[in-house]
Amino acid sequence: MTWPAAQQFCRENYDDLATFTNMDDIRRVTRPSDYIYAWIGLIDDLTSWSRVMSAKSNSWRRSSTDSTSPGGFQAPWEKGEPNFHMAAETCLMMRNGLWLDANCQSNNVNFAVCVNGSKDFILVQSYHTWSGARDFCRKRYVDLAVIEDASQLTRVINLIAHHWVWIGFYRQPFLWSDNRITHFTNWINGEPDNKQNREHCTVESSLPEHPWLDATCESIQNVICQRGKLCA
Ligand SMILES: [Ca+2]
Ligand SMILES: [Ca+2]
Repeated sequence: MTWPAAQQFCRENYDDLATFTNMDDIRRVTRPSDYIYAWIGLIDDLTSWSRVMSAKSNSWRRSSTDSTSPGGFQAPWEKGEPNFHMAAETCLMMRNGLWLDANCQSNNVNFAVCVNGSKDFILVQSYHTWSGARDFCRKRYVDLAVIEDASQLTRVINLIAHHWVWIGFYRQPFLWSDNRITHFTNWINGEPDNKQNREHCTVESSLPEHPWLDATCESIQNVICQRGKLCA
């Protein structure tokens, strides 16, 4: 069945899709000998972060508070963005007045917009990663800028001209079926890779220690449900 069908099946017949918080959880599941992949509860749900600011724990967070801002302002997004390309893009940047997600370690984004205590925006040159730019803004001003309405967007667009800039939003990808962020992962080397920007659900494999892969949520897989809630 698909991932959404698996979630519904587990909720109707047990409690939810399987959640794992450590290797002991993974080792204690009794599995059939004849499967290759099976859905587990981990999902990077597009409806919580793709062109939306939601309360879900994998949606966009403000650098200044680490909190999500449900229904918050959004600039126009670049075509096809945000796309969590190669499962590596979890920071927001601006280019030509549009937002897009980019790899937080990217060295191609050489500028950032900081904000000071008077809510003025300041363009700074920073040959740094997103967190490097954030640290610089915190040291010299207050934080990376978050843009909260159309007039702030206009001010930032006028400020940055043609530069590529970091702004103060990031997110933590993936959450469990019950909306909790995962602090434990068991990915296969090279996974997750969000192949073709289409893989947002997670299977475990039948390899030793059952490492995980991201896969298209509509693909047909076996499923592992759980009975009872695990404590975070
Ligand atoms: Ca992107
Ligand atoms: Ca994959």
